[in-house]
Amino acid sequence: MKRYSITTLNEFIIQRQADFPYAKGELSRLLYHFVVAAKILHKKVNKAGLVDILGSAGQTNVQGEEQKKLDVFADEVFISALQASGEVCGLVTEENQEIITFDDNLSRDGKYIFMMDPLDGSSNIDVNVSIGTIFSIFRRVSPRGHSARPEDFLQEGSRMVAAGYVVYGSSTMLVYTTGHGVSGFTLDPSIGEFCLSHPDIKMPAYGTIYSINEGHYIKFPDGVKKFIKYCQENDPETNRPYTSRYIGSLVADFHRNLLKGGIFMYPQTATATTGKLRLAYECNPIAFIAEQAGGKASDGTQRILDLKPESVHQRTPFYTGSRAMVELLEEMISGA
Ligand code: P6P
Repeated sequence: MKRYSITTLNEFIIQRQADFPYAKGELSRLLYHFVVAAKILHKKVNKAGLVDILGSAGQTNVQGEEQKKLDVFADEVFISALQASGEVCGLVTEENQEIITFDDNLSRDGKYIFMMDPLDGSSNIDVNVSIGTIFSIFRRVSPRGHSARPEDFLQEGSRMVAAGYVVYGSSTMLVYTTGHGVSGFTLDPSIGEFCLSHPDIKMPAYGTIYSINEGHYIKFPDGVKKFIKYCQENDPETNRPYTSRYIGSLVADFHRNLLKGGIFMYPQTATATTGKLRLAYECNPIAFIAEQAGGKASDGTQRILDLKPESVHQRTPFYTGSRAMVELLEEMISGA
């Protein structure tokens, strides 16, 4: 009889506990609570067109961006779930200007801090395009038993203990790393479980997809313009011209390039001199996953994970994807 072998996320975490000989299951418990919130959000996202959850919440977030009701719902669900875990002493989310500290006794003793974009790509909600949740997890540097401190949230990305994203697309997937490779899980709504569907994801060293919002072309740095032209030139030996694919939802654009190979670019421009994407809860987590899958992530000159944050909502130019493509872009930027 054919054995029906499904590895659920919970089973996978238990199997991988051995990767953390000194951990007492705190990270596993934190991930468990995060995933419960992701499943709740999955249900709302999938029904967004049916219930009065679309449209503006009539508020704007710290970025001055109009908040969609689903944004606000997602933010609240994750905050509640992370406090319930008792493993997180505080968090930063895109939707809140200030650091959120959990001051109940259990959370004040929490070992971790969390940084997240609860619902990235929210401008796509109303047009039924894939959106995502992005998160990064660090050990706190402030003493346990007390409130989280600002310095807990200003660590270089290289100190992350885990990072991941949920992409709410044709299916809902969780992709995450704890520094031991990248694993992908697809939600089976019929059993309410994330099941291992993409073990040990490796990003192709080279790809033929480039992703950038070419509407800003005239404002791009010269090196980026040079790279775009390179992608568009005809050269059968290097499969050029490449394919341009841009969804306008970071998680969806990155996920496609992670599986197929390619490069995602969000440069700085003359008007947005530090780019648009946020270091803490968009670029760092995606960079950790990219590197763990054999890819690369840079701000054009420096490794993203080496950047020392000065503020929790700071932005950075962001280039990530197949290693050889990012390195070619960096050469063009340095030589421009
Ligand atoms: P633009 C979505 O708002 C987001 O933060 C990312 O998900 C996405 O990659 C980027 O902004 C798209 O920005 O300027 O191309 O619309």
